[in-house]
Parts: sequence; structure tokens; C-alpha cells
Amino acid sequence: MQNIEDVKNNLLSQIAASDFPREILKSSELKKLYGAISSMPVEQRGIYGKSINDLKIVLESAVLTKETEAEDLSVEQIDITAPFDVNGGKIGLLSAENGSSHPLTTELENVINIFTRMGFEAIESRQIDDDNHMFGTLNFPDNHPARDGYDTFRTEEGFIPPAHTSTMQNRILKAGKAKLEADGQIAAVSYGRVFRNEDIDATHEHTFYQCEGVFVSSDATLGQMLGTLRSFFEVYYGQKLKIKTQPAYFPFVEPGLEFAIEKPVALGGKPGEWLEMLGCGMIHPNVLRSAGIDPEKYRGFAWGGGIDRLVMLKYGIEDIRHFESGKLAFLRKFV
Ligand code: FA5
Repeated sequence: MQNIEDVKNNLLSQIAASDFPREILKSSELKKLYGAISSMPVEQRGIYGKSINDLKIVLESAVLTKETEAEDLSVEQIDITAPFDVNGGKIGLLSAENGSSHPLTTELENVINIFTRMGFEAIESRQIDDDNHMFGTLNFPDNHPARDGYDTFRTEEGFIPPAHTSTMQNRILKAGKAKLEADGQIAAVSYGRVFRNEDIDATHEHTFYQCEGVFVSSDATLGQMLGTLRSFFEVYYGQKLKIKTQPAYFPFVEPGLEFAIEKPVALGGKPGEWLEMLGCGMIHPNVLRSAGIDPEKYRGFAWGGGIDRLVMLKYGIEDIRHFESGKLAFLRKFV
């Protein structure tokens, strides 16, 4: 029992001094104490086992306290109005570090570069919008259950932080109408942050990024769309890919599809393992009409996909929540 007390005091002081307190729970001293139970006379095991359990509880709570303190230090003590070099030390930045782009910013730039080289104009998506752009012009009937699928937040005034970049489609079509009539096509991507009031897990965030494409001409086809998407994914992942589609319902496209790629072996995939990457389809005539474009003369296709999941696959990131966590250990891997 004296031994348990000694181990406790020793480990508590190690926890207090450590930057990675949870590691201390793997200490060999602790393992020896657990191991000792089997060589003990049966009548002593009950009391000994209870002491070990009490010790575990004390250590676990010391680790939690220490971890919480560390989090508090990194969030509470910075003066956000102070220059970067004033805050750097306080949040654990090394003096040589000047900060770097967030991995989602870097990868969003990569994505936009690929599409602009293909001839698409890039337009940033809004972060606050209205019901008409989020739903109305996208052929969602009033009170239609498909609206519920987007788990939208609303402000008290009734504005919406958009749940998808499709909120930009009507503006892109209206602004492009003159160009369509003059040059024969609209080709644009919109990109930005979107918001959904949904349960968070390893693949679902409440705040994430999307990139959306819109193409209109007199003879646009699904085949052109699939070719465009295949080229994008092959350039982004730097290799040949297998693709497939399956039917999906989005009120603003007809037909609507889900587009999947076979997970590349180089990125840990097994043959036959498919990943859904985005939603897409031929733009619904009502969506063209709501922007004043005649669906008898013009046809279009559109797609929209998540940037976060694209980047997770590229780097083998197992949990989407790392992106918004602000954890330096994660961010440093992308410097
Ligand atoms: C849409 O948002 C449609 N606007 C896509 C679209 C555009 C279809 C144009 C047709 C034409 P969906 O809800 O399936 O569809 O989301 C598209 C992608 O966003 C998903 O494939 C996924 O990559 C990403 N996504 C959706 N919800 C989340 C989430 N909670 N966290 C992270 N990524 C998400």
C-alpha cells in the first residue's frame, strides 16, 4: 500500500510537469502495480484492487485538469488585438514560426487553380443569404421536405448562413446571361464556407467548405460534366482514377447524380472501395428560367462538393474536426 502511495505522488508530480500528461498514464510503474494483483493472496485482492481503482481515478482527474489548463492557456490568454509576435509565445508557437496557411485554405486555392486553368471563373460564395437564393430560385417548392435535408441555421430576421454554395447559382446565371448570349457559355465556380445545424462526427462538421461549378451553353451534356469532373479529380490527386455515378435527388438538377471515385490504393484504398465525392446533374429548367435564361435555347450542368473531405482523403486525415480545432500539433504538419 505504501508502494501505491509512492507511485501516486511520483506520477502526480510528473503529470503536473508534463506537456503531454496523458502519456504518464502509460507509465511502467503503474503497469507493475496492475500486474501485482495476480500474484497476491486471494483475500488481499479486493482491498488492493480498490486502491488501484482509486489511484486510477485520481490520476485520470489530474490529467483532465492539466489538459483543461493547457486549453485555457491557449484560448484565454491572447489579446487578439495585439500583433502576432506578442501572442506567439503565449499560444506555444516556436519563435522561428511565422504562421502559415491553414490546410483548407491551401487546398481550396489548389482546387480553384485547377478550375481556373480549365477556363472557369472563380467567385467567392456569400456567408449570409436569403431564403430565395438558398431555396426559392433553386426550385425548392415552399414547405417542401427537401428543404429539411439542409439543416439550415436562420437569423432572427430570417436570413440564412448558406448550407451550400448552390446559393450562388442564381447570381452566377443572372450575371453571366449577357456573356452567354455574346460568347455562347457561362463557366464559373463558387467556393466558400457553408454552415449546417447537424450532429457532428468524424465526417460531419457544422462549418465546412464547398466548391461548386456551373456551366451553361447551347449544347452542354452530362458527358462533358463527367469529363470535367474526372479531369479535376485526376489532376488533384495526381493519378488516373475510376469513377462512377448513381442517381440522387436535388430539386435544382434533373437528372441528379452522386459522383464517386474509387479510393486510390496509394491513399489506402482497396479495389472496389468507392467514395462519394459530390452531387451534380443537369441544371433544372426552372433554375435557368428563374435567372431569365431560356431553357429551350440553353442547357447547363452543375456540381457541388465538400473541400474538407477532399483534403481528408489526400492526407489521410481521420477526423474532420481537426480542421477547426486550432490545435498547433495538427496545423504544423501542413507547414
Ligand atoms: C449539396 O450541398 C448540393 N448543393 C450539391 C449539388 C450542387 C448538387 C449542384 C447538384 C448540383 P450535399 O448536401 O450532398 O449536396 O453536399 C455536398 C457535399 O458537401 C458532400 O458530398 C460532402 O462532401 C459535403 N458535405 C455535406 N455535409 C457535410 C458536413 N456536415 N461536413 C462536411 N462535409 C459535408
